[in-house]
Amino acid sequence: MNDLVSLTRQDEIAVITINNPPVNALSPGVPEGIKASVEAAQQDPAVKGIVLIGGGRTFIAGADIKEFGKITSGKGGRLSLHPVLETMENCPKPLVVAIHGTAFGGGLETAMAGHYRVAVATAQVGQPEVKLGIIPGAGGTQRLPRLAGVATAVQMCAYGDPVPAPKALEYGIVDKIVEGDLLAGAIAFCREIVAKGGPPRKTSELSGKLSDSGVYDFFFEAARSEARKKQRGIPAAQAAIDAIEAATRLPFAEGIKREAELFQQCLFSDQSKAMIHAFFGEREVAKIPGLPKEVQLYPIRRAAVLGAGTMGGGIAMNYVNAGIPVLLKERSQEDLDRGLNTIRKNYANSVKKGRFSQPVMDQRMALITPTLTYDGFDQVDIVAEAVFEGMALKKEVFAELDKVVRPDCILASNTSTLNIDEIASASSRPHMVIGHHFFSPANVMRLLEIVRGKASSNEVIATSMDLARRLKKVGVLVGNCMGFCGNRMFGPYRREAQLLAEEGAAVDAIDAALYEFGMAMGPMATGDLAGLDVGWRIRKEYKHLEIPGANYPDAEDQLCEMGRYGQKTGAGWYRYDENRKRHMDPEVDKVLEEIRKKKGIQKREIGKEEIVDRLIYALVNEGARILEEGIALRAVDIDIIYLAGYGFPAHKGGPMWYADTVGLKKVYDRVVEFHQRLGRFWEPAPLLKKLAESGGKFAEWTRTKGQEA
Ligand code: T1G
Ligand code: NAD
Repeated sequence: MNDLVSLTRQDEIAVITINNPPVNALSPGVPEGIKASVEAAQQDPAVKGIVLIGGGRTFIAGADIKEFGKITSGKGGRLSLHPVLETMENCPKPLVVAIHGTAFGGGLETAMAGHYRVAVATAQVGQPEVKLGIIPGAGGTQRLPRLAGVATAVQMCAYGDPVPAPKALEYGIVDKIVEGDLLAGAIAFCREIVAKGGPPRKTSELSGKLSDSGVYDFFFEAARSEARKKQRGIPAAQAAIDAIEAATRLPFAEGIKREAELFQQCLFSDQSKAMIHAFFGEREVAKIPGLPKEVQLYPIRRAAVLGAGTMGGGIAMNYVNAGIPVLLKERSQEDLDRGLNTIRKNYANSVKKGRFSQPVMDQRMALITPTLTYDGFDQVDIVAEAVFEGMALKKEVFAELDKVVRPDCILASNTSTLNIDEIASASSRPHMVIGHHFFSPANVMRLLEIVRGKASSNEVIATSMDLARRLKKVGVLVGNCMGFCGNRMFGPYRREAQLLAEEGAAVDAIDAALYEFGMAMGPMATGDLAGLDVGWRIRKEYKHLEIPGANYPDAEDQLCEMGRYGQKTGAGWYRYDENRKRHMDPEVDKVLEEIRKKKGIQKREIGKEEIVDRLIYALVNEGARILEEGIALRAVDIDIIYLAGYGFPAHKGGPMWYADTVGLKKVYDRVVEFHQRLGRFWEPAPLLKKLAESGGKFAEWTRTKGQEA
């Protein structure tokens, strides 16, 4: 029919195949090709039934998301799926859709316009549009409740998680799971339908799962309030519920109109633009400019982890979750047992929650070999080091590793802040040394900050990026400096939080302001979770680098002096009860009052806006420096680091995207105001100033020749 869609015949069954790699997105030409194929098959008297199938690794993964940007920026772009869906549904010959890989978004909507759906057991279906800040726009909110019922449709559209094919069969979305060859199975199924005869089954005419509208009132109210909690800041979740409610109240054609209105509202929203930025951003950060495509990867078949503490344990779990056996070394049996117990507890928790079975847990535990020696280290392909944060100790263990591992073994440090080049200087193979900076809890947080040392080879960098993908992490490559990218920006963010507390803002008010902004957790509670002592050790290590006369906060150092490290000691900024629930603690107010007296600070009322601006713009200002210095390759790399590692809200797109959305002139003016009022920490970054004055955007800024890192 066209380059993207082909029409063939297997005797009386027409086969329409989509070929638009890599994911058969409904790019321009695909819907048209399908429509023309159905019409041709319809007119061909020899054809009794039709099968629609995806070529390559998957069925349709959705509308072409690249078109959305064109639509919202008025640069053309189109999303016209209803004509093909109507042609499919109104086709008088049975049309069976065969699903493998993923039928997502417009892909599932296309499948539901078919009369029947068959799938292989490993297939997934879903309406993930809400993860892009939009709702299904091709009838998904109207056909899905007719196939799977209202509750399932709300769950799938308001949350966007994929549904495995066997579950989709239970829900009535899929009619049969095909064993063996999908196309053969689909054709056989189509032949059965043809043999049965009778009018094709139009999904839009199904009503069995749609009861009288009245019964839903309480249900939709409950669904909305739950989505308000779980999908904070994402209006698309509410819009999806509104559209499905329309399906229970309006005739199909009216429901489609209502869905289209809601879809348009979402598509032109800042939330959707930010979330689409995040979608493509996660794919862009995997591409390293200048890294030769043909660079050789080191095989990673066996690993070792040094230190089984807060991080080491989680890192070991990442490797065995990917099927890579691990040697887990500690300095004492007691430390080893404690680390293993934590791992066992985490896995038992996942089994209890039904994430995987006991046998899977046993398999993973069996891949961990606890040890107190370096025996076997000459067999591993990579060592992930996670011992205490201190340069002397890091260099000591890297010197030890240098003697026991193979020359082609990668040495990856999980240091939060220390200089990778200096750590590498303790070994005779600095080209094999790199930073693999996981985030706490390491088996949960998706980010892996990959820190290139000046000697790290392209092979080690490329292997690290590939390993991130295998460990189901988002790998982002950054340069080597204190705190690298994420923590270097987080320093000013948490500095401002402490200073605001010293100036009079209540601890829980600071957290509430950032939580309302969309952060997964406020800065004070985050500090307590990670351990206030981690930052304290680092500040002590770098005391000599402090800027004379700058107003550094004293609050957290005071709390640490008192042994208040946070959750791990039962008290930090908050006091924690036996259920780890946090409570405000007057002891902390006393500490802050003393600091105000010592610094001569007059306590004052501080509003939410100032709290948010000081913390978020502290991120942006430091991010601009990091970008200009080349520590981050692109602004999107910084955004993805904050989305995947620091709980920054996807519907704000990341700190740099958010600043672009606010407008850099406005951000710059606010930073200048803070500079005048709060001092040198707020000196505007040169790049922020430049772009604010030129009307530029971080997202469009690229480093010019000669500005390389
Ligand atoms: N449109 C355009 N490009 C897409 C795409 C899409 N829908 N899906 C993937 N790509 C690109 C991606 O950017 C990457 O490009 C390459 O394909 C491989 O993807 C009307 C409005 C299917 C699970 O949200 O979840 O339908 O980096 O690296 O890990 O109601 O891609 O190589 O240049 O992710 O194997 C709804 C989005 C759209 C699904 C495969 N659909 N895609 O994962 O490969 S809205 C989605 C995915 C919609 C309708 C509405 C995943 C995947 P590049 P990849 P993967
Ligand atoms: P931790 O104190 O929880 O664990 C460190 C472990 O290292 C301890 O169990 C200790 O017994 C062990 N150890 C010390 N010397 C050793 C040696 N010579 N051989 C083997 N084991 C040894 O610390 P952590 O929080 O897991 O931090 C570990 C590293 O990860 C540090 O570099 C830290 O900066 C970094 N990091 C921490 C976090 C976090 O949130 N905690 C996040 C990212 C990175």
